[in-house]
Amino acid sequence: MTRLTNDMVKDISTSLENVNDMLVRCAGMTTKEMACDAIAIDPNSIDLEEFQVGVIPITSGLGIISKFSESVSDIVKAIGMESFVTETTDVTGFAEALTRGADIIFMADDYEYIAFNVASKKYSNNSFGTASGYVAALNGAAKGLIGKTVLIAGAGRVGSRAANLLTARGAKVIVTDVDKEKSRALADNFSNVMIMDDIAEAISSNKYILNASPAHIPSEYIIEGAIISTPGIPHTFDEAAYRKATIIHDPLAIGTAVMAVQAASFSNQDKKKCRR
Ligand code: 2YJ
Repeated sequence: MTRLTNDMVKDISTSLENVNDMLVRCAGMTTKEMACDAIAIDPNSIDLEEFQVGVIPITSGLGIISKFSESVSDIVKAIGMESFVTETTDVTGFAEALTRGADIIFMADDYEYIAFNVASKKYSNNSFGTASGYVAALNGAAKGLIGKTVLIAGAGRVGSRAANLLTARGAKVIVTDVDKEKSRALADNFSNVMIMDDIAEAISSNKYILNASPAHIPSEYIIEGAIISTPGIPHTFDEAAYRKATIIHDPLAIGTAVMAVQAASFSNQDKKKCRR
């Protein structure tokens, strides 16, 4: 699993308006609307201002990524939630978050990144948040996916979840991965997912692409007018790729916003109210 780096995270807090603008321009929806669409709820049916989020820096494994917790906190603030980063880390940080009244607790180690709803004891994880957020954005950019063919590049945790979500939105799914065992394992779980083993051929013959792989996709492979929803990091699309295709990407905000809204949706109805 790819780990975020200090460099990937350092500008997130100051570029959240750009992410929102990019989603409006490419997918016709704000970050909050994308997150609500990802979990199939009406944006007016949930009052995000009611939720206090606590983000805990976690030191285990490879340790703290500078600005990671601050970025998560700023992402959830940008969609209307209250948020703080705990002054302490790990278990002490968890106790601090509870003491300070967090309704939702975000934390990530090297393997998992979750948003835990304290009252419901349920959590949202980043693989789901990322897959469903990027599928929602692709659906918006494509003006619906019913009957359209979508290529998933990368059959890992995000790609596998995306297959389910794309199928549920009526898309026909093709999968490609350098690891052919992984594509086969994914296709075995779905009756109607096709496999393309040649990645270059797969990219150059598909207009709608969900790229959940860390692989570099050269601009020569990309077809004119393609729509590429791409959580994959490192993000290496060049200017030529951006001229040919609509490219939807950010390193953290899309997945985190979906996790926040899904975690909020786990609360009982008194935290939600219809504001229409
Ligand atoms: O608290 C911190 O600063 C660090 N422990 C954050 C670690 C962030 N974790 C990752 O980037 C991992 N790759 C897990 C992300 C899950 C993606 N599906």
